[in-house]
Amino acid sequence: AIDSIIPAESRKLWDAHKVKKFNEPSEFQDRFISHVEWTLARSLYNCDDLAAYEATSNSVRDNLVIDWNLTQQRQTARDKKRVYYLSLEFLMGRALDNALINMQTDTSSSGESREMVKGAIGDLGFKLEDVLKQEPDAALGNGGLGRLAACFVDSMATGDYPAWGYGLRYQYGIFAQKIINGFQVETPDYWLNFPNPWEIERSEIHVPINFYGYVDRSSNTSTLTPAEWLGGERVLAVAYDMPIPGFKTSTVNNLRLWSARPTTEFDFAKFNSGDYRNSVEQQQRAESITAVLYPNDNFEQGKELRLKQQYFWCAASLHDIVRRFKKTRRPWSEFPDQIAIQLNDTHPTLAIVELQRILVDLEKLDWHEAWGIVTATFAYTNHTVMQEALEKWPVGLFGHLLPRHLEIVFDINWFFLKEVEEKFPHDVDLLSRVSIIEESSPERQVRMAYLAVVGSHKVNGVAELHSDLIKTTIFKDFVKIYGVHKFTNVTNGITPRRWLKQANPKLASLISKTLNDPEDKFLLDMSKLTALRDLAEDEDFQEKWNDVKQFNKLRLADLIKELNGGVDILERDHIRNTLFDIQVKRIHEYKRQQLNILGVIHRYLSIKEALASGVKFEEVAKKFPRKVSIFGGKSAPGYYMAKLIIKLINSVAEVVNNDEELCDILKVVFIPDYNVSKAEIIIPASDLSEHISTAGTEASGTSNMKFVMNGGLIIGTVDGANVEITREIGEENIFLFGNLSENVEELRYAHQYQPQKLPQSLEKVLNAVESGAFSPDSPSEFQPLIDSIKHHGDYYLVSDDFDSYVATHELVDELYHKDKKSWLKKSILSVANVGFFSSDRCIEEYAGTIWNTEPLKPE
Ligand code: B1H
Ligand code: IMP
Repeated sequence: AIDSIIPAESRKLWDAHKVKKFNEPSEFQDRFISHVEWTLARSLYNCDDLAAYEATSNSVRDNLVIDWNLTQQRQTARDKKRVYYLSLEFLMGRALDNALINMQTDTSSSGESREMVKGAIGDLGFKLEDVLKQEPDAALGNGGLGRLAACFVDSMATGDYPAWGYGLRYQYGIFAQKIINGFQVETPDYWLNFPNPWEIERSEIHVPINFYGYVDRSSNTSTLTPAEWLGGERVLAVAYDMPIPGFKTSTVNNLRLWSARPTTEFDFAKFNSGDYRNSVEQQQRAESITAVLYPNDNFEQGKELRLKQQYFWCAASLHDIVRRFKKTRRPWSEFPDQIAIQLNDTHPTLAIVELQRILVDLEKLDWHEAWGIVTATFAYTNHTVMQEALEKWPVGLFGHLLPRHLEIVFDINWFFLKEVEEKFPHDVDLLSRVSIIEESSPERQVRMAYLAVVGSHKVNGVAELHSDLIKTTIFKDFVKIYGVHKFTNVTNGITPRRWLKQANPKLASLISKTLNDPEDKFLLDMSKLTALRDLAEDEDFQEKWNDVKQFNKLRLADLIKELNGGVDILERDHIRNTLFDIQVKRIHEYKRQQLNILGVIHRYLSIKEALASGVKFEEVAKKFPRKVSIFGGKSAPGYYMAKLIIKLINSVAEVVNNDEELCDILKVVFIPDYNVSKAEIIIPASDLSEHISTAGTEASGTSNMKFVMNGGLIIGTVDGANVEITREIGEENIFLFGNLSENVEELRYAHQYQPQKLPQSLEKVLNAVESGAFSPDSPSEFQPLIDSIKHHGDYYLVSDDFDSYVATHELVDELYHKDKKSWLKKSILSVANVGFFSSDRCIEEYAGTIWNTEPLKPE
């Protein structure tokens, strides 16, 4: 039962003054104007779009907070099992449009409030589209992993799961990317310039977090018995809450992000010794812990501050979770019945160690009882098999920052290895292979992925192929030890609210009309889309479908023009028959943007060659119909090769776009500063998108799903979720090419022992690049890229896949330009069969097979 601190008499008054949601345009306008006057202290005379954004957001937030409070009270009162999703990244993007789509009033359901607000602020003199653009992206993530977490919190709220996200409130999200002279330049993303209406500061929720110091074991020497961790540095973790509204439900869940702050404790020793300034400075350093997101995708740097971030976040979150559990006065044995904690990659693995420490050192539970609780609580999602992305921490660094935790890791390892030794006696090799401590020179390392596996009851990969791969590569020995059932698959998904309804309102509305589903119920049950199958060849419908695509391509052309300083790169008149070929994602050698741009160069050279040999332009244009290759994505600031790929793309664009002989049949565009809000414009505009990673390297990919959900076709390798996309939409509706993952090892091996044999087509392309065709002032500018393919073993197999890539693009051209009807049919069938990739399905799978939780529906 919910106790109240307010006496019964007064509670009547509270009820009488209960806050109410706005339900009608005039009530919204009341609220809006109140916020302009009282929250912003402005008025009619200086209310610009930014102020209108703040006032609208505050008004919508007021509505959400009412449901947020009811949801939290319900979850507390009903006391069902809760899920905590721990992720170091939440790539949320903008919140207002999403909130308008998901929000419910007392009189309207989700999907309707947006129109109401649009009209209401229209009457006040504002255009909703312009107001929405004022919001900075919450870019607290790198790429797929962070955006997945954002889709998951949306689906957990929509499915009415009692579930919270826990993360960090970085003051600087992922850097903003500028392109200067073709090079990526990073600038800080200070996104909290203006008050952020989407966060609620909870100054009263502050958790002290310790670092460094030493372990006091004056009474005994065994590490297994409780010990006291003393001394060291102390900072405060302050909670900031973001409301996460579900769609077509009044459930509003919480995303809690921690921010570091100095403690108010004062160091009198320092003060008295006259070192006041130094003492203040030291305190201020506390804030640096949550100052900035590490900008690496699929790469681990091993910096002390990063480990500090991880512990700060895990300790604060666990403290909060344990405090909430203790309020229920249940025995510790019930902890795993009440709580499931999902680890988004190994970044939160310290949470396993921290819970063991809390139970043993603070709550004085027996080691084994505690460990049983810990392993029953945690589950771990792996997102990559690439060695350079697997987290390892030097033992020295770890023990210096967290002396007691290192002891606990050693004890966990000791019991684990004992168990292995009992199962597989005398297999010394096995013991050293699976040890959580890697005995490497110059220093031993803590292997976080192994710790995560040992400390969890389930481990999952993010697409079928990937989940199979982890069982035969990085976790092979653990399958032998624990059995295959500890390892499972949950194929990733995306939220159709943001990635269909919000990003592509025209397509969503065509679908809702066609399905006779005015309330957009298909956004909850995507299997309803299968009804579109019957219309795949309907000419009327195809035409409407094509009009939507055309609208979205023009919308993207506008964005490109705006980003290009108002100068058009794409001719409006030709857009309808220009194939939009798009690759947007983090720039990484394994994702192979280099394959794409080399393919573009191949096309360019072929066109030039044909023209030079006297073939008429009309003939050439038939063979190489209009196409624009669009790129976007950020490179990690320290990733030399990725930055060189960006430069190559821009250099090729410079040459190709200014070659008048081509008469615009080929264009190359690099869209700077790719982020979530740009993705919402870019993705719906694609005819074709590229998901061309070296087989076996892309764990899942999620933008592939977004493109398909928006009616784009895919050219891709047999990798990650492309495999299941093929299964769902049919292999006749996707352009697959390249070597399979089972052959990759063999091919790499062969490269090491035979001098690289390049296909002629690629040879020509590389020669052109080497001759300075795209860098006349410094012909050797791209040599490192060429060398990586020609002389350094071509680790990503560009040469092995090149010809099949080029040939597949020829099939694409042919279909797009000669058989538009088949193209549209494929596009419609893709959307009709995309339902499996809704993140609602993922959450159901996690809930059923890993968390053992059920929804808690509002009454
Ligand atoms: C993915 C990462 C990642 N896998 C380390 N691993 C990071 C690793 O900051 N770090 O240290 C950051 C990110 N990200 C991606 O996860 C996969 O590459 C995608 O294939 C997958 O779709 C996505 C979501 O599962
Ligand atoms: P926590 O679970 O203690 O962190 O509480 C989270 C939020 O849930 C609080 O800020 C309250 O809004 C709500 N809540 C939790 N317990 C109660 C309760 O007993 N009554 C009313 N609201 C509660």
